[in-house]
Amino acid sequence: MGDLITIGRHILDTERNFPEATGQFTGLLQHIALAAKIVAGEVRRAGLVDVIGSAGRSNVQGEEVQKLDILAHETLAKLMVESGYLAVMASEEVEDAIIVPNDYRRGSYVVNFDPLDGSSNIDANVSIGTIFSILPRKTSDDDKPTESDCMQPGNRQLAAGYVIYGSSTMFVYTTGAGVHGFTYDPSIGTFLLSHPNIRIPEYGRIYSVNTGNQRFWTEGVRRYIDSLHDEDAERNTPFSSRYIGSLVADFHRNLLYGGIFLYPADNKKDPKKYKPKLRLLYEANPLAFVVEQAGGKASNGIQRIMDVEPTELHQRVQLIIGSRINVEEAERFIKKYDLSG
Ligand code: P6P
Repeated sequence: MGDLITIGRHILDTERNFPEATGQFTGLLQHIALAAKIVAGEVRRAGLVDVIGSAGRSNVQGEEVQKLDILAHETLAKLMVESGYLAVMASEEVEDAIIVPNDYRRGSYVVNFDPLDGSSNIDANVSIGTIFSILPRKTSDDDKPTESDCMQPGNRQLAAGYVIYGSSTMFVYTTGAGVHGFTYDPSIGTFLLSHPNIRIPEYGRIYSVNTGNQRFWTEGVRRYIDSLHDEDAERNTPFSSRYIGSLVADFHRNLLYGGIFLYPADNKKDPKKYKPKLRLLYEANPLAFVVEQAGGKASNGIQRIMDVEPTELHQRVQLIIGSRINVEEAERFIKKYDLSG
């Protein structure tokens, strides 16, 4: 049997690379891993609600069963506040930034998270996920934390990752020292290192996009996707289309196999305005940190995702993410056809 490396041990080993580390960072990551275990249990049981009836179930806090994404939000938010390592957080489920009440110990970190992305897929037993991003607070420890602490560009992230609740539950994260994947072992109740140093292939033959929206895309995006259907030995096209409609699941598959995921801005709701769907702070930025640490790229077509300056908490962004060569190719189409005016 190989070396059993738990998440806790891996984080502590990583922390040894930061002599000035205070243990807060390690504690915060471990609290996120604990939240993941709790949510994993609820997601696993979700399918049984109709069988045993919601009245027959209560969550870990003994409360009446709730919508899974609300439950995931409340689990994460509660553990983050109680950790004492956090100053403020932003959640996809809540309009405003959540400042840690001053009757709790406030720490030096900020977490932006999507507690349960893709939760509409849970009834179809499709994999869904939690996405998180850890930043240093900008405000000084003596000042009151503010929403501005959450609104920092992705290049300021200290750690990021996701949990995918699928055939097995995996925790994938980076602290800037590579990407590492842990698989949950329910028999011992912990995540064990199963995918050390994940690297995304430089070039992949999978593309993930909702082609149902193609008539609403910009010309550059449309021409790029069309080009993936051509017969071209040099580019190894045609590609295979794989799209689950659950960001974490689509991203995770492409991270391991190689390929490109796109959620293009579209003008279906307003013919005069291209609007993106996915969120910058707690979807695009954390996945961008992970993919770059694995050797890939993440862009909005024009700019590196992690260099986008946030202007609002729930800001949306066009997301093109995956294998480096694939993303660079997509950027060339967009710059050629969408910027030529
Ligand atoms: P569409 C799920 O609702 C989500 O936010 C992401 O997980 C997923 O990638 C995307 O929306 C799917 O959106 O418009 O293709 O159904």
